[in-house]
Amino acid sequence: MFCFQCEQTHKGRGCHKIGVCGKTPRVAALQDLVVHGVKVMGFYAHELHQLGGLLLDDDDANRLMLEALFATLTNVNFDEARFVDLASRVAGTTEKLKTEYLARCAQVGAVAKTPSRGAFISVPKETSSADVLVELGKGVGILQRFGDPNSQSSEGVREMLTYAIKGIAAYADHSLVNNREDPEIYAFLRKALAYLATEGVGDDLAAGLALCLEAGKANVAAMSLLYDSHATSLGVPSPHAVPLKPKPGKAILVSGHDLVLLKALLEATEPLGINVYTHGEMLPAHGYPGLRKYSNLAGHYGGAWMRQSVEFPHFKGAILVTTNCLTEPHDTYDSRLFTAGAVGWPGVAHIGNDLSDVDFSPLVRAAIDAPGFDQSDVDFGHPDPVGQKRRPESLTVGFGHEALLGAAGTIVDEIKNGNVTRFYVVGGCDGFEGQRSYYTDLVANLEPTAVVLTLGCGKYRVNHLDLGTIGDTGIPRLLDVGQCNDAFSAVQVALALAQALDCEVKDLPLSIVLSWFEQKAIAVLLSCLHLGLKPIHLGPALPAFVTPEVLHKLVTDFGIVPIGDAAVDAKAMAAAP
Ligand code: FS2
Ligand code: SF4
Repeated sequence: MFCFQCEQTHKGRGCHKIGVCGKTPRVAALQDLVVHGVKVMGFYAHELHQLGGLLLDDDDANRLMLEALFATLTNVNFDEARFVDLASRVAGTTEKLKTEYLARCAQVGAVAKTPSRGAFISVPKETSSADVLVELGKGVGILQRFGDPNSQSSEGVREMLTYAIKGIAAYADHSLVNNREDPEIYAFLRKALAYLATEGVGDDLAAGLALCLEAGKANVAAMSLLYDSHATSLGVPSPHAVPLKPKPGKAILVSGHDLVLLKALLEATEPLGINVYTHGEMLPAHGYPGLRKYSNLAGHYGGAWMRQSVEFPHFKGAILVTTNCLTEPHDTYDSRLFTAGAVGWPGVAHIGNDLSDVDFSPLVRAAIDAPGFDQSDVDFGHPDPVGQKRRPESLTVGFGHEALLGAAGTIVDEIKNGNVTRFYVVGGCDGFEGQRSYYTDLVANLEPTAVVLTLGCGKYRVNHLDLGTIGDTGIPRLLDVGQCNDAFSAVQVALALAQALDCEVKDLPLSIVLSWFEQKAIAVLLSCLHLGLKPIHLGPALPAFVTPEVLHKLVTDFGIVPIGDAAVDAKAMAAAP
């Protein structure tokens, strides 16, 4: 196996024996097969659209494209059987699209194109074919693509595009569960996949970079769609202090990003008197009036995704992981752990793929069978999250752009009277690496007139810090904007500030400090590049898939700066124009 799509990749170069995430070589090969297959599928779908072909199964093909890309994201699905099924469905749909495309070419007299990098791989029908598929997957892995050292520069940019479209697909899939889709996003994904399935002509590096910037634009559309889908169905987020202590009663913990599934669970369990707590990227759920209205949304437990192995054992109820990030479950809690949607682990009970087929009953039974919390549980009893020197009583969330723009006049006044000198967006992903303490140290070292917007699970590096309030406005200097996809909200704040201050976004007193881990962060990074935001301070390490030539471009043309010493960087950022 070989995989280097995430930040924690082995020795910063690539996982080759087993994934640091726990991905086995067999699952890695199956994922490579699915990624290869979806590129070919996207090629035929794209070319068919170019010829104005009517796709009878367009919706199915588009949704399968999202499902396949999302499933191969880091820490989503480790279940071999699910990838065997996915590879077969991708191959089946590709076969249909290819037939339709060839017929359309004949109809309009066009010369049929071929996916020169992506031979169609037919998948045996028998369920016993997992071994065969694994062998097929070994032939279409990353090393096969990186085989020619002369093609390395454009290969790096092709990998970056591949990971960005995985991130976009994940966000688009989060909207899909809420019945929201955008044909433009599908069109871009098909175009990118067609490019990835075909040999480049001319300057492939330039073509790849141009598509990466387009990916950034498509990701803004995906995050915008998701924001809108949440705001429409769950209400506009507003500030809310989230309790961090258990309430007596049976309990369910929900992790991941799927707010729609959380709503369905709250609705199903409210009459049963089961308390529901959020974990990791679910913390922003408390900002939504349409979720807060459930009396059983009881509070929040724990820190970011990578702390689940130390936090889940202490949770005295059942646990549901939606989307990502899932890590290898321990036997102390695997019997009361459940997955839903794209996420999966072999042997862990999967309760459904979306609202149409989800069955909460096993989860509810496990919650009832577990001890739950009682009056004597004054806290959850787990160790403090990484880097936290104080344990706050509550965490305030819900500072999306609509809440902040409601206070825009006040904030602009505070800028003018010198109480606010600079904005910082500090967020993204969290992870195991010790270097991620940089983000805590940086924020702790910022000038007292700084305002920090944080988002994504990277917020757990900073959200325990008390930065006080802006003057006597009561507005905190540290604002939790939401999940990683709410980078969209941070961008809206920047755009509105630029308008209010009558300047370009690039001229705002704004520093962007991203922590990346998985592929959604790559999509967000490309969105920043598309919007012309720079410099972007990126860490804790630069992506392994970025080849030296691509890195040179990113640094010189796009202003990406690797993070350094927190105190030195804080001083430099404060002094920046
Ligand atoms: Fe955090 Fe993991 Fe949000 Fe990422 S919970 S690193 O996939 O999507 O951020
Ligand atoms: Fe390694 Fe990350 Fe790939 Fe997992 S997803 S195998 S940790 S590079």
